[in-house]
Parts: sequence; structure tokens; C-alpha cells
Amino acid sequence: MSGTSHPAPEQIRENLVKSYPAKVAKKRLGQIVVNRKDTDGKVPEMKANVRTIPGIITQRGCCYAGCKGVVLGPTRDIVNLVHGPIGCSFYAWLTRRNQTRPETADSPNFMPYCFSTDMQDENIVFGGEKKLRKAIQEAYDLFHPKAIGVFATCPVGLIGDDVHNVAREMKDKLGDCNVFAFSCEGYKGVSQSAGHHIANNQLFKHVIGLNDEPVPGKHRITMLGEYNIGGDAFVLEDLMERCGITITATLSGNSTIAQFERAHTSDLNCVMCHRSINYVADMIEKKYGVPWIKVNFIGANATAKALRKIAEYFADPELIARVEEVVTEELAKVAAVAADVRSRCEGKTAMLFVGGSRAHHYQELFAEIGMKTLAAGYEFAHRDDYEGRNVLPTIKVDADSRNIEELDVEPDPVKFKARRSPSEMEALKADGFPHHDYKGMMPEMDNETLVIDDISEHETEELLRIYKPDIFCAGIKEKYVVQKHGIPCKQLHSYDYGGPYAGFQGAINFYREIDRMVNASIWSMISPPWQQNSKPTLDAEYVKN
Ligand code: CFM
Repeated sequence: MSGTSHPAPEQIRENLVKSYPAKVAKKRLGQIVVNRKDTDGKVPEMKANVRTIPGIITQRGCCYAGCKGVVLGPTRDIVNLVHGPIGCSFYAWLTRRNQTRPETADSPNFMPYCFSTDMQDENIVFGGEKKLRKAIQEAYDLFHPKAIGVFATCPVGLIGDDVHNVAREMKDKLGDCNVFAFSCEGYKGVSQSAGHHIANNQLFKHVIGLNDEPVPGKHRITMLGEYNIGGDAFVLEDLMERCGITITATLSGNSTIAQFERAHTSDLNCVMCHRSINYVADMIEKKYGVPWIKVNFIGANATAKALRKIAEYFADPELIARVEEVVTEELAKVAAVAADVRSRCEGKTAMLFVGGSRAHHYQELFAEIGMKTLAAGYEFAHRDDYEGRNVLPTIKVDADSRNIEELDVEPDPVKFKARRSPSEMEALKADGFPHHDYKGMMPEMDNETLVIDDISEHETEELLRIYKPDIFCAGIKEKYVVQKHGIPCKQLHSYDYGGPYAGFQGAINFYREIDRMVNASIWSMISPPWQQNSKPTLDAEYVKN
């Protein structure tokens, strides 16, 4: 399949939108970009983080999903109480593969539960605050959690229940339970990205900073934007321990509220998923003086690079030596598998359309086994995730973004402590230390590749037809449509049933999995239903009034 020649990318770009009405096509073209770096390495502009056009089948999720499911979901000892009709809870119940490992068999773990106020018509008409108060009390009486988070769904925002007031009241009443609420109604913003921001703000206001006691251990880091999908965080915990690095907290894979409360006590913050948590990273730096760097533990070489950056920052010869030892040992193991897998995967092609960070990170893993990324895109990322943070000052804030609160953060008069002096930071930066920096996806992609934001189902099918990639990475909504085209689809949200894919061990797992998928002969034997019948499977008529 690979090696087929394709029309020029500009031509393909036009083809993708040719069956849309003219206005829709024009809008979509702003989000379909042929990647081409100019002589300064500057990439073209991507019109990201804008509304999906009604009628288009998008991959996106809602604000509530980003807040409740993504950022808060992986924490096991906060009762996450959804204020809304039962469907919002039911469909968010155990659907993300964020794993957790309670300290003991008796330690609290509320993740398997589904907490909801189960709003009915009556609550929509007469208000749901009473029911919410009762539900908080009930959750407290049953479980005595350290914290309860309340999540507002669409109808709550529409009828105007004051979830924050109820949370405050109940926090005072209960005395030993931190109760806080999120105005994360599904309709806010243009995607789940709004929910990330809201979750970041409330965690910063109500939880981070409550405990100033650093965890024991040397070289403390806080891991931001690692959600332990398929056990990724477990791999990183082991890896850090072997290197002699202490993780104070992870936001939020395999985490507890106690970790969040002292997340600001580390000496360095490491951001894995920039999209979902850069706000917390920035706010901690401003208020407490902890610098942050972007790291990537997806890909063996990226992992080695991240570990070396951390060691460089702490500048402890013992740590540097230990990291080198671990990296050398692990890279040798990885190289053996990579060479074997590469012999069967070299030259094959991949496409990645997922989320707000993985479509970038996983390109590293494909490159390590000789596979080429032809096209990629995020569902809901912003321009900085595509083009790099250097474009931040030029991003226009539109009405949808303006709806999401921006916290005004000042250095804490007592707790602020710059972990490194400005001159030390300058020296590190001069040495390539990525303080505050994320280069984004596009500068690292080849020229002539296609970058598509918020891809539609129609565009997906066109891409599959034109390019016939050897593998397509997306989520469950896309998986079976892709596979009916005779192309394997790797889920990069849930990892299907696989993983972990982080760190060195994760790289090995990923190479092997991709090898099995792209080299399975079954795909060439599939003919989709629409090719088996001479007639379309569904007869339909378009009626225009
Ligand atoms: Fe960050 Fe994520 Fe992602 Fe994300 Fe997500 Fe996810 Fe994702 Mo699914 S936080 S942006 S909102 S890395 S749930 S663990 S896989 S879309 S690319």
C-alpha cells in the first residue's frame, strides 16, 4: 500500500471540502493546512479552537467531559458528583481507561462508582439545589470522603442552580470535607478544552497549595498532564524511582487529593499533556515560583531526552550519572526490539487524529520504527499546540474563550520562592532547557504533510480513500468505519485493550502492537458492505422544501 503516489497535498485539500456548501468549505479550509516551513522554520497558521460547524460529524467531546472525565476523573479519593440528568453520568462512567492503584485494599477508591443527582423534570422546573445538597450529604454519610467535587451539566447552567454556593454551604456544614464545584456545563466553549481550563482553575483555587509540607525525598517533580491511561503513570513512577527522582504529585493519573494539595512544593513541574494542564503549570509558577518544562515520555528517545533535561535542571552529578545508567540500559533493550520491528514496518504510513496532544507525541513512536506520518490533527487543541507557544501573543481571544474565566495570579507574598535565580534559568535556557516552551506539532512534521484540525467523518473517509495509510489512529467512534475500509485503526485514547505505551517499556509494547496490526494479512481480505452489494445498503431520498 505504501509508496503509492498521491495527488499534490493542495489538490487533496481541495478534494476534502468539495462536497461541502461553499460557506462550509471556506471555513473548513482554514483548518486544513499543508505543512510547509518557511526559511525561518515558521509554519502556516492553523485556525484552531473554533466552533464545529453544525451538521458536521466531529470527533469532539463537551466541556463537562474535559472537566469531570479528563482532569478530575483519574483521582481516586474525590467523590465526583454530577449534578444533572442521569445520562451525563452514565455515559461518563468508567469509559476512560485511567487506572489507579490504591495504597491498601481498604484505601478509598471511588472511581468505580457513578455519583449523580439524577435530575428529573421537577428539578428542572423548580430548581435542583435542594437535591444537590441532599446528594452531597448522602455521599458524605456513606463514604466520608476527604473531598467532593460537583460538576454542573447543561441543564444546571440553563436553570441557574448556584452550584458554588451549595458547595460552600456544604463545606462549612460538613467541616472535614472539601467541597468545590465546577461550572463545566457541556455547552461551554467549543470542546472539552474549555473543561480542562475550568478544572485547572478550580483545582488551583480550592486544592493546590493547602499543604506546604514537601514529600520526603530528593529531586522533587510534579507531573502534570499524565492521566495513567492503560497504566502509563505506573511505568513513569517506576522509571523515576529507578533514577532517584521523587514524584510529589501527578495531575492526575493514579493520584489522590493529598497529592494535589502539595503539588506546588516540588522544584520542577513536568508537563506531559500541554493542552489539558498548561494553565496549572503557569499558575503554580507565578504564585509559588516553580518553573515548568514540557516533557514527552512517549517514544524511547523522547523519554531519554526528558530524563536528561530533568537531571540537567537538578545538576546533581549523582543523579546525572544514575539517569545515564538507566537510559543506556533501557535504550539497549528498546533498540533490539525496534530493529526487529523496523525490518517489517519501515516505510509504512500512519495518520493520527486524536485529542490535543497524542496526535503529536505518538509520531515519535512511529518514527522510531521507520514509519512515516502522512497526516495528523487534533480534535480540540489550540494554535500553540500546532504552531508552538511562540504564537501565543498573536492568538485572538474570541467570545467562546472569553467565557472561560482567566484567574489573575500574583506571587504569594509568603509562599513564593523562585526555585532557580533568573540568571540560573537564563543559563539553563541558553543550554536548550525548554523552560515554558512547547514547540508544537507542525514544526516537527515533514513538509507537504496535511494537518487537519477537528477533522470530520467525511474528511476522514476521503483521506482513507486517497492515501490508504497502513494504519489510522483515532478513537472508538472512528474505529469501525476505518476498519471497514480494510485499514487497521489503533485507538489512541483508550489504547484499545493495550498499553502502557509511556517510557521505554511502553515503546516496546507499542512497536510490537503496531507490527502486529500493520502486518496482519486479514485487512486485505475485507470488503466493506458498500462494495458487496451493487445497490447501496440504505435507500434514501433528499427532500428539499
Ligand atoms: Fe491530553 Fe489526554 Fe490528550 Fe486530553 Fe482526551 Fe485522553 Fe486524548 Mo482522549 S488529556 S489532550 S482530553 S493527552 S481523554 S488522556 S486520549 S482526547 S490526546
